[in-house]
Amino acid sequence: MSYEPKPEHKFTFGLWTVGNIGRDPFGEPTRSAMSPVQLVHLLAEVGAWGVNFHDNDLIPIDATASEREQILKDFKQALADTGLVVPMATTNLFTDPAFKDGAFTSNDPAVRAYALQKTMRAIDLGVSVGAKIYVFWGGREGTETDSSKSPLDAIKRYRDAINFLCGYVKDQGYDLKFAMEPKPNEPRSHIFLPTVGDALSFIATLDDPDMVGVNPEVAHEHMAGLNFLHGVAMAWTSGKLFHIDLNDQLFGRYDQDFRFGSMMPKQAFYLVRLLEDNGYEGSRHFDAHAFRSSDYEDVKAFARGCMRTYLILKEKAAQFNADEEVQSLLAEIHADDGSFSYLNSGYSKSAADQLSAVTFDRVALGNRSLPYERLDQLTIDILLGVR
Ligand code: GLT
Ligand code: MN
Ligand code: MN
Repeated sequence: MSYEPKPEHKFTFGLWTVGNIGRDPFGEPTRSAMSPVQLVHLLAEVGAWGVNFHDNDLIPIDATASEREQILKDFKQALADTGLVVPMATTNLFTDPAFKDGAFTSNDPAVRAYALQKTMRAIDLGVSVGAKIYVFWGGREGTETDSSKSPLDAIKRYRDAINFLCGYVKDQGYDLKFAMEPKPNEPRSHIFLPTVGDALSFIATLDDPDMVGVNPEVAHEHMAGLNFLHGVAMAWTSGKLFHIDLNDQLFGRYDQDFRFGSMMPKQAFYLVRLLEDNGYEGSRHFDAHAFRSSDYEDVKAFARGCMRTYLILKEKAAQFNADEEVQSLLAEIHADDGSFSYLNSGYSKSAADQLSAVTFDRVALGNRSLPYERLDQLTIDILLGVR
């Protein structure tokens, strides 16, 4: 099989991902900045389908009206020349010092108002180039000291802001949905909406919950020591998996944003299998960046690697699903003789009566053999390519 990316795979990257210049808290950039137009061409060269951006990845925060117009014109030309699409856009509400204590959750009402206005403008910008998903990553929405801000106030402000912006989108008649992106910490010590579960419960409290879903990121759940697959499954089963940020991350580390599947390929395999087996139709967005030691040739290798690994794992998932030994083990594990099918349609008085009358052989239940070691080794054999 060829692992060449195709448009139907919906592989996307942010301008900020391949455009990452290798700055970190301890060191200066290791790569010179590329323009958005150059980055669009780089992404086209490696075979990506789409490009996403923050308002200020494209248009500097202090650009004049005429600079803005020229940049936008050049960017649209680059999209037309390459055929790249813009499925998602977002707002930078974290770089500028104005947002040092948060944007929507800042204690300062003027900062909160500025954040709303900046987001309205960034929504207009995203929609003007075709974005259908709008991401909210609240990197600065948090605290270092909980003396400074009541989390109850902050969550209310967050809710008010998202409600306001949903109203704006509807009023403008835009075909746009929101996706909340959780993260537990970094850059703040404590970020509001730290996990997928928090974001899902927040969404349920909004005025129009149908407009809002989640954008889970591998690295962010791993930072919290959580099972990303389970978080994604929760979002999926709630009808809320509007977008996904793919990368890799070891547990218990700073935000690493590694190439997809490069650190925990087995977890990445389960994730790809879940997405592919269940017909996930959104973007496969790589929110990752190349090592600080890379030059732009190596950045291309990084981007190609993200997509290649995804496609290899997709093939492995198909192999797993078709493997007779795996399937016969799974059939054995999931065996069901139908004795309890009367419980499948939920509670009824008769089901409860029938259940009450059953005598269970508890010891036999506990003695049942579960060949999960065999199954797991078959999975490893498939992943390591010896099957
Ligand atoms: C930032 C963050 C990402 C978010 C981006 C969207 S910006 O790089 O680390 O996880 O998805 O705002
Ligand atoms: Mn990240
Ligand atoms: Mn992300």
